[in-house]
Formats: sequence, structure tokens, C-alpha cells
Amino acid sequence: MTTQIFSTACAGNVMTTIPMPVTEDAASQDSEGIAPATRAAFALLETLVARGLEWVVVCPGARSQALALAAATLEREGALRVVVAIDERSGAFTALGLGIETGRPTAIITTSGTAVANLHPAILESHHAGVPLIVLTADRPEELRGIASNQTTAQSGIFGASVRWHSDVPAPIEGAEAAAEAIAHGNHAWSAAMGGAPAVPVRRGPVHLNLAYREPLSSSHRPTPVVPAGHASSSEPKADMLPVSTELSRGPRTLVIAGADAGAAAEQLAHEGGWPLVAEVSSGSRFGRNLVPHYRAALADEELVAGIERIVVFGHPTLGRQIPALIAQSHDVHTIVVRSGGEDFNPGKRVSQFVDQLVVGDGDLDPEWLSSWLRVGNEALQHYEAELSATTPAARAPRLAEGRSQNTEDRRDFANAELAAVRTPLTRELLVDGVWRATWPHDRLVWGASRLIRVADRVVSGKKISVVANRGLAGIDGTISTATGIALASGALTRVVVGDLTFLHDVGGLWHE
Ligand SMILES: Cc1ncc(C[n+]2csc(CCOP(=O)(O)OP(=O)(O)O)c2C)c(N)n1
Repeated sequence: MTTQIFSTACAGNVMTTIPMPVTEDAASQDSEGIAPATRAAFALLETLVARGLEWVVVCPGARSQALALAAATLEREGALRVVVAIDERSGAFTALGLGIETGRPTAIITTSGTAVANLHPAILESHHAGVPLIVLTADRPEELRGIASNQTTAQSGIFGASVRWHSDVPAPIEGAEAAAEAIAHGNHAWSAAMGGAPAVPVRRGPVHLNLAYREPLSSSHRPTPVVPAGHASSSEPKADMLPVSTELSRGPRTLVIAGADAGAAAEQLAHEGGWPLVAEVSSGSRFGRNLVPHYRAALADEELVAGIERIVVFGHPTLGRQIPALIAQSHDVHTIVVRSGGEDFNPGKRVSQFVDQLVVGDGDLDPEWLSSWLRVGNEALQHYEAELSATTPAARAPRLAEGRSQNTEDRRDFANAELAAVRTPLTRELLVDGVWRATWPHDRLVWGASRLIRVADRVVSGKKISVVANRGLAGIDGTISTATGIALASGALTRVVVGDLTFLHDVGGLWHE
């Protein structure tokens, strides 16, 4: 096979600016010399900035140039931060990561055609994981659709039920009207991405504005801002939009389960209720005194499981079969799921109640119930540690005193132990344990959907650290790009733990400007 690649990059002429031809057509500009596309693009982005937009991912293209140029201008003015991504699939995952870290929508701008379809994986993840995202795709105007125009396909509604809201916005024609419509669309898009109006935070997700533009596709003047900066800037839900809290009395023997993105709320509820906590490594709640170590052993203990009267689930459990099976097979157990993401977790359709938020009410603590779970978990932990130090010398700290001893036998033991350690293969268990231990609470730890996350779930101890894993659909795509978004928004040291396929799948995510 012979492949010849001709590229400006190959010629040492690496492209550093986005080629965005500006087609001027004075006849279509208004009295200020501003194209309707530019006026509408500024009005839309200024509206989003006023609502709290901080980050925009811009993917190069001609049809979307009014949006890209407006974003660049707003960045120069200090109102926005722009990330350029060549590959829309990677860019959309970066936008997802920015949204995960900030809890607010990030906008992604693309041109028409296949660029739009490349957003679909991240949109699905955003839908299932409940991450706010605003997708702005440029399109041809109506008269150029359905006639095999260049780079034109059916983009309206392309993401189906995965988006919270979508609108096919006709090409702006007249300046003032274009701006007014763009403001309305911007406000609606922001609200829908944040969970609707009134906002239900757990219903956050992606929205899609498919924006038609006619030539001239942009003009160079900056229109006077139509939305004053800071207007309606709060993205905090108002009091009447806050989720409804459901109170749980302490009485029933309760097990708290934390799946992906459960967050600290699961630990807090377990702590206040005095209940055992089973927390996956992707949950962000794998810490605290109520955490059941090596929870798989406890879930396999029939006596413990038979004692459960109530199960409370936070987040999306995905790392094993035990949790879905426990819920699907439970009879006479009141199962409550705290809503998160695009679909309600409902194994075997056995869940009794879906709620927005939980608080602990009255009732006595049941210390025996908690300690029975901790006992089984701790026994499993001790068993694992004994087995590890017997089979994996590299897991044991070196006995340095032996190495410095005057006694030759001690020194020989030390040398033998070190030799055994270097002969031990570097296992997944050692790797995930090392990374987990090396992570500070202010770092970020991103897990890919490789086997490593399941190994970590099996072996790592409790620790309060910020973890991220795309478990909405558990794809191996976009992991590096998601982590890039997390790192950009947090400014924190961000580690990504992936297998080789997951790394290679998103190797393009290593590039960003
Ligand atoms: C986009 C996508 N394609 C395929 C899969 C199915 N899949 C899940 S894990 C996996 C292999 C991951 O390999 P690697 O990252 O090398 O880690 P390993 O599990 O082999 O240790 C694949 C192909 C997926 N989850 N997502």
C-alpha cells in the first residue's frame, strides 16, 4: 500500500490561524455597514455571555465565520475564552469537559456538513450524563437546502431526542430584527441547557441551535453591544427553581449507593443518616467514615443484603453487575433514585421513587447496621492487602534499614526483596493504586472507559478527590479531549488514566491551541 500525504504541515508550514474567508457584499449590509450574520452572531454570543458563558470551542469553517469572529472579538475584549479545535469530535468533548468542570454550558461553534455529525458522540454523553452544552452549527439558508449544495445536509433535528431543545434558526435578514431573535434564542438555549424553565438542575444537558447564514457571511465592524455585559449574569437557580427536597427518616435499614457523578451529596446523606455507603470510584463520594471498603464483598454477603429495607441511589452506577442486580432482584425494598442525567436509573423497573434531592429527617441512628457493613468490608480489605503483599513484593515499601544494616544477612534479605520487587510485573492494581495515592484533593483525575477504572473500583481506598469519568455512555472516545476541558477550566493538575486503545482513539485530543 502506498499513501502519499500532501499537507501544509508536512511542508513545515503549520497552520496557526483559522482560514475564514470574509465575503463582503455591501448591498446586504445595514446602514452601519454590518452584515446581518455578524449582527446576529454578536447578539447571540453577547446574550450567552450575559447569562454566564465563559468558554467557547471554535472549530474552523467558512459558514460559521460570523460566530467565530464574534467569539474572537469577545475574547479580545475579555468577555470570553476561546479554544480552537480542528476536529469537531474532539472539540465537542473538550466543551463537555469544560462544562463538567464549570457546571455551566460551554458553546461549541462549527460549520455545516460532516462537522455537525462529528459532535454526536459528545452530545450523547452530555445528554446521558446531564452536562450542559450549547451547540451552535452553521447551515445554508433554506433556498440552498435539498438541492445538493456544497457541504449541505439535513442538520435540523439531527441529534434527535438527545438534545433538551433544538431550533432551526432562519438566516438573519434585517439587523434589528436579527439581533432581537438572536437574543431570544440565546436566552432560551441557556435556560434549556441549564435544565429548563423553571430549571431542574438534574435535567441539564445539550441544546442545539442550527443557524442559517446567507452571504455576506460576515463583516468586519463590531456592532454596538445589544446586551449590557453582566445583565442576567447569574446562572444560580432562583429560589423558585431550586429542586424539591424529599425527607428521609433514619428508621429503615438503608444502603446508600453512589454511581458516577454522585458527588459529595451521597457521602453527606450517608454520614447524616448513619448508613453504609457503597461508592464507585467514579462517584466523587468515595470517602468518609461510612464508606464500605471493598464493597463487592459486602454486596455478595447474603445476610447483609437480606437486611436492607431501603436503597438510595445517587449518580449512575456502571462499574459492575452487582448494583443493578441488587435493585432488580430486590423485593419489599423501597428504592429511591436521585435523578441525574438524561435517563432515570431503573434496573428491572423496580425503583419505587425518583426524587430531585434528599435530606435526612428524624429518627434514631442504627450503629449496628452500619458496623455490620463496615466489618465485612474491612475483612475483605485486610484479605486483599495480605494477598497483595504476599504476591506483589513491589507493593511493599522497601525496608531501607535492612539495606543499611551491618548484618550481612539483613543486607542479603534487603537485596532479595528489592530483586523480587523489580521482577514483579507492573500490574493494573499497582498502577491505579499509585496514581490514586499520588492525587491531591485539588488535582483532577480522569478515568477512561478502559479496564483500569474497574480495577480501581475494586482496589483503591477511600479518598476525597475530584474524579471525572464519561460514564453517561462509557465510550472510549474523547477521553483526552474531555480531560483537556477539565484542565483548561480548572487550571489544576489533571491526570488521565487510560488503556492504549482509549489513548489512541482520541490521540488527536492532544492538540489544542
Ligand atoms: C467509542 C467506543 N468504542 C468501543 C467501545 C467498546 N470498548 C470498551 S472498552 C474497550 C477497549 C479499551 O481498551 P484499552 O483502553 O486499551 O483498555 P483495556 O480495557 O484493554 O485495558 C472497547 C473497545 C466503547 N466503549 N466505546
